[in-house]
Amino acid sequence: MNCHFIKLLLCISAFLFTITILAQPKRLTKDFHKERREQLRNKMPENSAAIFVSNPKQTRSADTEHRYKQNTDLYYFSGIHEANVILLVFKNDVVIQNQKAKDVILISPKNADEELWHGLMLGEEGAKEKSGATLVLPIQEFKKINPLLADLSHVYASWPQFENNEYNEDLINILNEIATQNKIENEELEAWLHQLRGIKTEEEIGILKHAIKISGQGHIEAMKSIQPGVSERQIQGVHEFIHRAMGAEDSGYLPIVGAGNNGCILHYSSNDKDLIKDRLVLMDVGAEYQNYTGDITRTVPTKGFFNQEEKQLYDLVLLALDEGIKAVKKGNTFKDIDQACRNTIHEGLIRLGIVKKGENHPFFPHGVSHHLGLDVHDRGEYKTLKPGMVITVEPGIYIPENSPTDKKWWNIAIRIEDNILIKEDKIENLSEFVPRTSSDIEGVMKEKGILQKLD
Ligand SMILES: [Mn+2]
Repeated sequence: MNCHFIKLLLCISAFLFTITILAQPKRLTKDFHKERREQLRNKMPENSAAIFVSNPKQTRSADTEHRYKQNTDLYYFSGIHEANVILLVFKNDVVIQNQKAKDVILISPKNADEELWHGLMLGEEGAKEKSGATLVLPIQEFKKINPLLADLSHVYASWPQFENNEYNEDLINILNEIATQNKIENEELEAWLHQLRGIKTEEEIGILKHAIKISGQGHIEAMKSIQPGVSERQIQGVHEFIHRAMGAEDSGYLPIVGAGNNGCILHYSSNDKDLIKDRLVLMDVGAEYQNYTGDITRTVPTKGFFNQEEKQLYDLVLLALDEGIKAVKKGNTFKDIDQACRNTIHEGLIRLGIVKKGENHPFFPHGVSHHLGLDVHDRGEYKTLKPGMVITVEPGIYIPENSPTDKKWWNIAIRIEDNILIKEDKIENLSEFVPRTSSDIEGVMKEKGILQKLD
């Protein structure tokens, strides 16, 4: 063990000590999932059932897989994070094997060989424990359910359509059987799911706050580590290290770390360029914690300070963000947020002489707000803002090279994104602790980052 290595260990353990003091939120319990199913049942008409099917495992390369991501509807109503699972929510009691039930789960039975290679399976008992459903059957016993479905007036279903993936054959046969024997309805179910999942419960808000806290901490450490010569990939690594070190299981979506012109590519994710001459770095990165994800964007100067043009545009985007956030309140609409951001940016671009009055421009090409939760673009209604919603506000300005404006503005891409919880009479900006003014960003960038500590 050399001196360098000890130094590194000390540095990492000191760091871990500071982050482990963050209190962990409560996990979702079976009562949560049970209650969510009751809420769905309340919306369903008599004599109906809603069916949810797990996502398949997805091949990454040869016989290795991507990290498993559950169908978020199935997870929401069951807490089960395993492939080859079907959940049936019945409006009225059904009787199967002399047992009365309202919810039935079909799951692969435990299998020693499968567990040896891929880890523990829930099995029937585990699934009961997770979901609070009283009736759990091996997936092969689907034939007991099928006649029940045939008698219903409505069968609602929403299942993933992934081809060439590792669905097991039993499951495919069952889905085919359901689809041929019943008239599957989808539209109303989709609407109910948006209504339910768009309003977060206290438990969900606790977990989301934690996911956002971790995401924000990733941004702060990344800001400290950014300097000319580091690469986009290294910055991504800093975010991901913080995510995992703080207990997140993954990123909620492919991290975007785009330097200079790369920031203009809205879903840039190759993150393979060195930061040398680029002036700004746009980071849109969020941690996934207990299946809920944060979604924060910050844009910072490579050298640690903004030049005049960058600062002018940065301040404009921040103003648009603040105007957008002011429009976030119970009773307003998503359109109000969009308008507030768009008007501010439009007026600002005219003021700076980047566009002429009355001229259309391509510099703000995307929407400003989406629901945040189990999916980064979560289910939810896009009409009136209601208490319990957690949404993003994320205006941006992107001026790629060769744009029809003065050259001094080229290669500037700025987006700032915060995560907002709507309450009865106020809002809470859950990502406000991540430096967002140009001077706060310049301040935190003076600190030594974890990348430099590794030197
Ligand atoms: Mn977003």
